[in-house]
Amino acid sequence: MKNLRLASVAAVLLTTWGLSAFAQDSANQPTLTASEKTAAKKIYFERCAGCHGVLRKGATGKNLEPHWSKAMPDGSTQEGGTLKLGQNRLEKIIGYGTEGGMVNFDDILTKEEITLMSKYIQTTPDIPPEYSFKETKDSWKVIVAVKDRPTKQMNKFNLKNFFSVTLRDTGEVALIDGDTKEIRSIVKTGYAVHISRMSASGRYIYVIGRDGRLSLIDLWMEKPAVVAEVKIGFDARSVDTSKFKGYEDKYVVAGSYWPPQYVIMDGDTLEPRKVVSTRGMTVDGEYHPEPRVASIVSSFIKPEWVINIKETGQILLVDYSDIENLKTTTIGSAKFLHDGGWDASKRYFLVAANASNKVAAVDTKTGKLAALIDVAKLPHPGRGANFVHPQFGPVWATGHLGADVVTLISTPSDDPKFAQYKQNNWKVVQQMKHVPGNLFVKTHPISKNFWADSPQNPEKDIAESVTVWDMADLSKPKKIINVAKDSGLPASKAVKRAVHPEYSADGKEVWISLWGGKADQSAIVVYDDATLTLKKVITDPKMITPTGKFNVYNTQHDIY
Ligand code: DHE
Repeated sequence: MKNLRLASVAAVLLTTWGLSAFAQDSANQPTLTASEKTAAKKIYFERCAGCHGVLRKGATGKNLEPHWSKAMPDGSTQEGGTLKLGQNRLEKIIGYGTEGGMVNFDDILTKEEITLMSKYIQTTPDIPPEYSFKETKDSWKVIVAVKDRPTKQMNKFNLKNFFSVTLRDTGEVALIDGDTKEIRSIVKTGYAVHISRMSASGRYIYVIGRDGRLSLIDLWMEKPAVVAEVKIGFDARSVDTSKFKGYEDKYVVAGSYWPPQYVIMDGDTLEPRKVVSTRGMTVDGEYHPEPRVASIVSSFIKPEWVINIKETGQILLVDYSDIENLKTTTIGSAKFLHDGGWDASKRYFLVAANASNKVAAVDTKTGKLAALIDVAKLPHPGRGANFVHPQFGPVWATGHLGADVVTLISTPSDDPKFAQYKQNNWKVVQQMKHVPGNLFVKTHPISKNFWADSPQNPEKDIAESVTVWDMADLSKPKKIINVAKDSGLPASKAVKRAVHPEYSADGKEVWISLWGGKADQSAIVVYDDATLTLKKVITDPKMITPTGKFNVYNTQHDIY
């Protein structure tokens, strides 16, 4: 009798709170054994969370909750969810991908894993644990104390032209001498290591892994090596340093996806100094429990970092001149902020709000939003590319994951010789015809060429090639280069995605990674920028899944 009464009270509460659908969803969810759940959680974290979020609320990728409902501007409610899509449809989407930009996983996951993941995403996501400041501090390790480090450069390398190369699936970074093309060291870093950034002096490299491990490499040592480490969260993508005059090498800031927060540390030891949560309201005025830290960049004109919060669409200008009394300017832009870079003057930061199909430009001098520009589907600039267009003056370029164009946006300049282009500022002045699946574009101040990759394109030949335009005539591509063929590596079933063009310090060479299978020896292919001819193939049994490459000088000075 008592149980019956409790059950009816619960039913009334569920209905009153609109939770009856939730109760129904829970009943319809597939059941997984404990070991299946552990395996699925691991795959989800490694392969899916980056785009869909650990709470599965969606960002670059779609919402993957079993059931969701959304209030529409016309007052109606839209409903959806993985339960509605069902097992068969989910298996097809995961296996074959979608036109919307989801890649196919049939060459990454087994058939059984695809079945498992389709079940798993129909169950309610678990909320992962938080990660406190104490835990961050406990994880901190100084491997070589500052007093035991060299006081001058102890090697004879031309460090300016060193490249820090992500070896994604081995959790390592290869330090390659750009002059001799020799691998000088391979250092252990975090899991599925993501990006490298430089200290203002050019001495230290900071490497962030997807597991939140931040590694500090000292280039002055006879053999450059990791001198300190700290874990800033469970899942991370971004890092930058204090580059304003007077703060060189003083601080570093790293952004975490989970928990959603950023951590400020001392630049030479990585000692954690402050953690700041990014949870809060989206630009639409709704609370978001997982606003992940996307790109971070250091201003050269103020002691500030631009910290872009993905899910909320808030751009933070964090003043690091007094970290005990941190002042932050919050600028609303558009949801799903991701990657971006400076304009040529380094006053404006342009960041892609990728799933909103917009680019936001922040004026770091006035601390205000300068423009919100509509662009084609899923902009993905990397850092973008700046050059002077023959008809439209200074432009910043972004490629697109989801559209077959490269977009050129006119950017302001104080130089009187560009005054005639002012009326174009913040407008899309040209869309150059490319292919979908582009991730990175690149040029260099002394170059006449513009490079774009297409590693996420479903066609093998296209994914293995890059496209080059002559900036004097952007009406059509000048050359399509099949990098995989040029590498001379044996043909394989696994696609060798040609990814991330990066210039040498003198702007005369372009380095392209071949992102192959996770057990395959791969390569970096170096081209002469003036003649577009092959210069060198850098390969080694340890060269596994090279992706991002960060030239010391270009990264130190944000040249792109
Ligand atoms: Fe990246 C930059 C996030 C997948 C290679 N990537 C960035 C930045 C973010 C980001 C937020 C900007 C950092 C900054 O400037 O401070 N990347 C994510 C993801 O969330 C995503 C989509 C999915 C995931 O699970 O991680 C993702 N990224 C990838 C890849 O699969 C790439 C192609 C290969 C790899 O190594 O993992 C990749 N991302 C890069 C590179 C940069 C980057 C090379 C830096 C570009 C630069 O020139 O500075």
